[in-house]
Amino acid sequence: MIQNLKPWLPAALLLVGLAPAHAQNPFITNQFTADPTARVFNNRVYVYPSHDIPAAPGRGRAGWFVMEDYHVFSSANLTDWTDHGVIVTQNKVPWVKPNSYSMWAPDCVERNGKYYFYFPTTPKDTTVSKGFTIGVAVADKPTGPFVPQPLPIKGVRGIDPNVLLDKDGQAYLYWSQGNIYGAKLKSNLLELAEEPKTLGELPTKGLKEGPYVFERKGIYYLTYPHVENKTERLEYATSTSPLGPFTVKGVIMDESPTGCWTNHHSLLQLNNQWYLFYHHNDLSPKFDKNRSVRIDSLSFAADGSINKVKPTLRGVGLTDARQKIQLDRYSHLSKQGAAIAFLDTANTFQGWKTVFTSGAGWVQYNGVAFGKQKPKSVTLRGTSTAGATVQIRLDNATGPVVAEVAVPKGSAWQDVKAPVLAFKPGTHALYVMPKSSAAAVEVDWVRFE
Ligand code: FUB
Repeated sequence: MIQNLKPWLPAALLLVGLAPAHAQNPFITNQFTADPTARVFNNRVYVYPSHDIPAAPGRGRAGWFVMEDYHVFSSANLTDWTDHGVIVTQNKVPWVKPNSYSMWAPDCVERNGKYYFYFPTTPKDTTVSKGFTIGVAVADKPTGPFVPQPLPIKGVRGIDPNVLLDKDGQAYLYWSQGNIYGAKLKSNLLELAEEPKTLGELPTKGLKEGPYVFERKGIYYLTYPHVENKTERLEYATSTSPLGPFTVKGVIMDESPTGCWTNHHSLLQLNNQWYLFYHHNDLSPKFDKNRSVRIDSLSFAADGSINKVKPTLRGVGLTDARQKIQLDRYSHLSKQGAAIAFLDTANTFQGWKTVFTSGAGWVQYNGVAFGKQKPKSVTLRGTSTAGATVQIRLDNATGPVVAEVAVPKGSAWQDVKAPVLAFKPGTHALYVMPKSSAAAVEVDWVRFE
């Protein structure tokens, strides 16, 4: 199990290209990722995102999306993610315009033990398509190696491929190019079986892209980002058949409160729970074309409508009490006396810290799995110029005090250990605050041993 990693294993995994990630939101923090398509293959969740990289001289266009390749990530528990490395890269696909850096939002499906990875990009032959078109690469495993088809799919012009494998075995390809299009695929999943149809009952004003279609209880849901106002929000329409006619139903997620212009998503059911995978620019707040993938829970109302999803930092899944608990991915944060900041603004991949400016500050982090056995101690990584004691309670502000950690005066980060005082087995929230009203202290993480 990924949760029981040996201490030496992360370094060994890195050497062979499998980097482990522990995450809430965003759940991939070793690189920029966007447009996440999540699929379950053999009881494991695989996420196929786009891979944003910063522009550099000779590498893409400054101020725009720069995307050279794709990684795939997988998880057994939606908390611990493994990066399986690059699966497809622009200059190893024979028909792609070299150095076009336009490997946009992909999808992947499985049929008869073969994995079909669909990706949009720019062809070198402009008679194939003047702009984007869509290609397929095929593998025997969800992590590849993927072998690209020699040519893109004939008759498709556009971006953001999505494939629905319907209950009767028929496959459909959806994509966008101003409008959203759909067509049956041949049984080889590599060619269109018919002329594309424009899915025309959607909003006519404002960009639509990124279709993701799924079926639930006989209803086909066409979900898509749409610019109703200034930036994209996630919306959906429903139908009783895969190619419509669709009826617009509502909003799945509102526009980004901080102005990230794009959003792009997929939905997944796992163990009777639905999840929304989407993106935001958490690791690049000043440039919204370097994005990061997130997950939140999603639910349906009794009539089949989708309840709107509120984005969270805490995300989904439990956090093992014996791993580093990143309080800055909080469930609740006090309005005064506490704030979240990057550990290093010059290298945001280092993550965040919780900054308590006074005893009025507190942070609550839900879903910490302690198990049955009482931990002996807790380690808190903190720093405090004047020195401060941090109190950790279980469940809420009046819950039992688990530990009091005295962070000594100083300017450096210190890992400070304290004994565990009280304990309740099972899964609990942590409620963390400075003990005295004047205390100022910063916390990177806490971990029980
Ligand atoms: O990632 C590049 C493009 O941004 C995607 O293809 C769109 O859906 C939008 O997310």
